[in-house]
Formats: sequence, C-alpha cells, structure tokens
Amino acid sequence: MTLAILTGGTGGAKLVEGLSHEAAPEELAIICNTGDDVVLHGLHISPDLDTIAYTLAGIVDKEKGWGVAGDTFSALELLGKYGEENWFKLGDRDLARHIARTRMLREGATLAEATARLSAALGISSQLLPMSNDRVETRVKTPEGEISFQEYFVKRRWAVDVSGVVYKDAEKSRPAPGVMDWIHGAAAVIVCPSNPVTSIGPILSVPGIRKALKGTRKPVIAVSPIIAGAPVAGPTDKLMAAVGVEPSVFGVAKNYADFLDILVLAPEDRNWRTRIEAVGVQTVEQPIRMNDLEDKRRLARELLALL
Ligand code: GDP
Ligand code: FO1
Repeated sequence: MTLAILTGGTGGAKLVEGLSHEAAPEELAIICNTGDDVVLHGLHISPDLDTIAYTLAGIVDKEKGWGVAGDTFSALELLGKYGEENWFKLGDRDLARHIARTRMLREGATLAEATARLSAALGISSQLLPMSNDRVETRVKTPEGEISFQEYFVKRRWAVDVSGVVYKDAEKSRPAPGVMDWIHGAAAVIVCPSNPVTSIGPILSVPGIRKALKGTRKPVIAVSPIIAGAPVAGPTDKLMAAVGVEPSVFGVAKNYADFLDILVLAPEDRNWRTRIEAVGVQTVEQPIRMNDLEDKRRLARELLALL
C-alpha cells in the first residue's frame, strides 16, 4: 500500500521506523520538514531529513534520536578552539553528509536531488523528499527578537518566551517535485506524531500542500504527539499555546480538522473523543507511546489495519 507520510525529526522518525518494517519501504514517500534547516560553518544542514535518513539506514543514534550512532565530536572541538560556534553538536560522521550535500547544492543540485543521492548512497529504498526545494525558514518570535528554530531549540534550550512562529518565505515556495503526486496518488496520507507548529506547520505552509490534503479522497490519518495534555518530549505544548492552539489532543485535531479524517489518540485522552468528533474528525484509541521497536511496529500495524 503506497503511503505519503508527513514528518518532522525525532518524534516522527519513531513511526517512520515502525512503518518501514511493516510496509514495503519502496511504497513509502516521506515528506519531511525543512523549516529547521540551518547553515553553520558554511554547511547546509537539514536535521529532519537527516534524522529520517539515519533512521531508515539503521545508523541513527538511538539514545538521542538524531545524529549517527557512535559518532565522535573531534572536528567540533577543534572548531571551538578556532573560535567558531559549537553550540550545535555536529558529529564527525554527521559532518560527512553536510559536506557532501553542500557541495551538491553549490554545484546546482536541488535539495530533493541531493537528498535522493544521499539516500541511494545509504541504501534507502523509500522516497525521502524535502517539503520544498525552496528555503522556508521557521522563525521564532521572542522578547529578544526573532530567532531561528535551532537557536530557539538547541542554543536557548527552549527556555525563552515565545509570542509567535513564522514560516519565512513560505508564500514564495513550491512543493518539491513528487510531493503533490504522492499526496494525490497514495492510498493514504499519514501525519506523524510530530510537532504541529514547527514540524508539520512548515510543511502545510508550502502553497498547495494543505489544499492537496483537503482534496484527496483517500484517508488522511494523524497520530497525536500530545498524550494526556503533554508532549512526550520537547516544547510542542509551549509552541502550540504561543500560536493560539490549545495544547491538547483537541488542539491537534482542531488544527488539522480541515483535512484530517482520523486522529489516533492515547487511551489517556479518551475523554476528548466526543469534542474531537464534533469538529468532524473521527477518533481511534490506541497506545501511541513508542518506547521500543515493538511499540513502533505495533502502532504501524494498527494504522495499516485501519486503512
Ligand atoms: P523534531 O523535529 O525532532 O521536533 O521531531 P518531531 O516534530 O517529529 O517530533 C516531536 C514530537 O514528537 C513531540 O511533540 C513529541 O510529543 C512527539 N513524540 C515523541 N515521542 C513520541 C511517542 O512515542 N509517541 C507519540 N505519540 N508522540 C511522540
Ligand atoms: N539537538 C539538540 O538538542 N542539540 C544539538 O546539538 C543537536 C545537533 C544536531 C545535529 C544534527 C542534526 O541532524 C540534529 C541535531 N539536533 C540537535 C536535533 C535537532 O535540533 C532537532 O531534532 C530538530 O531540528 C527538531 O526538529
């Protein structure tokens, strides 16, 4: 069954891993957020694409959920000595990917082409697609001014007030080649349990994508990243509240209600079901906390069975 999967990095990667075991990998198109991308040391870094690629290639650092397993940080240490910024922990093995991608982009490849070449090199048979080849930058509004997502998330450890989030240059962007075809042609669309504001929000901000999700006659199904009023990890609730979305499973449903058919939520949130169904979204109750590979595979199997 062909699936178009919308995802961010670490949370989404858990479900992507499960699906890659339970479905034929070549039938999966993974449409990834690039609003978190950042240029550091002159290198183009695409954290969410890389997290998904490392996960599919089986080389992700399982403890952190990002980066390459067993990586070392010697280059970064020396960069620090030379007075370069080193708050963003780029491992030695991870750096190889940023160097290769940056060269490809400098020589004229699009981000989608560079991603496809890097995927082939790692033996990935799913389609891994950036949401767009154009730069759409997630910017976080704070009392000190507007900062990039990585400055907010990594440099400031999300310990700063947020008054809003913008997707800079989204209006000028176009979906990457393949994105619309997969959304229209797949047997179903899956929205991963990713941050609705800074992972799925940027994807939906690319003109045409939200409309395609509304327009497809195939099921669109999301897994909630919020369980019992809190995210499993990270600042999802803070960011939802900052953009005026209720930080609950209901807020997730309402945010996607215009295109979403089914929301899979945790048993802890069953009391929200009536309110969610009243905004036109069906609900399904399942354990959605994924602590190990078996949890990821079980949830993937449940989603496939639903479809
Ligand atoms: P990021 O790009 O690294 O921020 O990753 P995502 O946006 O893909 O994922 C972040 C979200 O994943 C957070 O809102 C978490 O609550 C959610 N998340 C993490 N682990 C789990 C899990 O096991 N189950 C569910 N349902 N959500 C999870
Ligand atoms: N997350 C951190 O919390 N600290 C880091 O230093 C860090 C470095 C990093 C390097 C490469 C990469 O692909 C991801 C990295 N991440 C780091 C994770 C990243 O900030 C987040 O997963 C996403 O951008 C959130 O969407």
